[in-house]
Amino acid sequence: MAAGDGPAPPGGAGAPRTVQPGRAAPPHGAPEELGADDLRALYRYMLLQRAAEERIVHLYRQGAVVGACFTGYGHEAIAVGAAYALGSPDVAATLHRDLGARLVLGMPVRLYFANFLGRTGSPTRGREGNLHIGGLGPRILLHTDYIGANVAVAAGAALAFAIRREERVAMAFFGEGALATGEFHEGANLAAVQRLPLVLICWNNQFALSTPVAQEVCGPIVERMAGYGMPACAVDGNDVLAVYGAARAAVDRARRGEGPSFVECCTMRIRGHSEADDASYVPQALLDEWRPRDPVARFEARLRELGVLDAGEAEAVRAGVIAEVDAAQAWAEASPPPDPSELERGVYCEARPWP
Ligand SMILES: Cc1ncc(C[n+]2csc(CCOP(=O)(O)OP(=O)(O)O)c2C)c(N)n1
Ligand SMILES: [Mg+2]
Repeated sequence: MAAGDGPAPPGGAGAPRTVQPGRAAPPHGAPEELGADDLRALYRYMLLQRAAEERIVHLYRQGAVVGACFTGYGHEAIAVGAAYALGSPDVAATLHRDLGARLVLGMPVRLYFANFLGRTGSPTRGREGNLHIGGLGPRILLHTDYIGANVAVAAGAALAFAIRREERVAMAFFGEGALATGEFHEGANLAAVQRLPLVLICWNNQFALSTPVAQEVCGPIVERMAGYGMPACAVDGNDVLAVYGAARAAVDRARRGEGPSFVECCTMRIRGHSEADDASYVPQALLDEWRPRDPVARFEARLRELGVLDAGEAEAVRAGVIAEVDAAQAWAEASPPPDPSELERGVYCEARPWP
């Protein structure tokens, strides 16, 4: 299926649309600033997220993962497409579906494995079982797990950029569940009244744990953003080029000093909230409707159509990604688990550097 040719995503916002003050609808073809190398890079990052998460699910089922297991399965186009729109000085506040964004922003995939496997090679030195980590490099803000709060954190980063007159942009990723929180309101409102360089990337996957979107927010999501005084658009969140196009327009606008924007990326959570959740509360018809729109397979088909990737090249990318995942897993497994004597270290500020 060609990108953009799928049925309109139902999402909270209905069909993709743009709400005033109006951005052009995202292009269905490749945005002109993306060359063939960019398109192949987008594909590779999406595939790397998919392959790393599939491997972690496998390890989780074997009992090797020390904590809960969340994936961004089906959200790869959003994580990768939006992060790819950022420039080198920019930062992002990412969450539990956004491994692909972290990879785009420079996180080595071995740290992902080390953290899930509870090894000292991870930024938490094996003290945390999945993705609630910081220390992933200068462009990735600490994972702020309290839903909605990372919008306020990213707004704070954008405020700092504005005060220092730096041409930098902060991006916040969050699910539609965040729209029901006070922190989302505070962050979005502050960014709007101060015209801060903030980009809000909302993945609307139609459920917040077991709560369907209709019980989280009333009415089309993008229309409520007009009340904040910021432009908003809804795009097909399973189309990486549509996500990139909308995010890039929002990033450019923020960098020009024109303030924040909101992008609703309409998708569907195909798996459970975590791997411990069988999602039996999700209507089968919804899953049947969304499964064929897999963002990774769609983008591969699109690249084949564009003549950017042939069958052999696609196979080579897949093999390279699997090799990278193998190496990352092996690196993490060679890293020791934490020594119990370190239990009380790193809790308070310490004069002695640690590790
Ligand atoms: C304030 C708060 N309440 C509850 C949780 C537990 N929790 C983590 S993710 C999640 C669902 C969030 O839904 P949504 O924002 O739509 O993201 P999704 O998981 O659907 O991707 C919940 C309830 C939390 N982290 N923070
Ligand atoms: Mg959700």
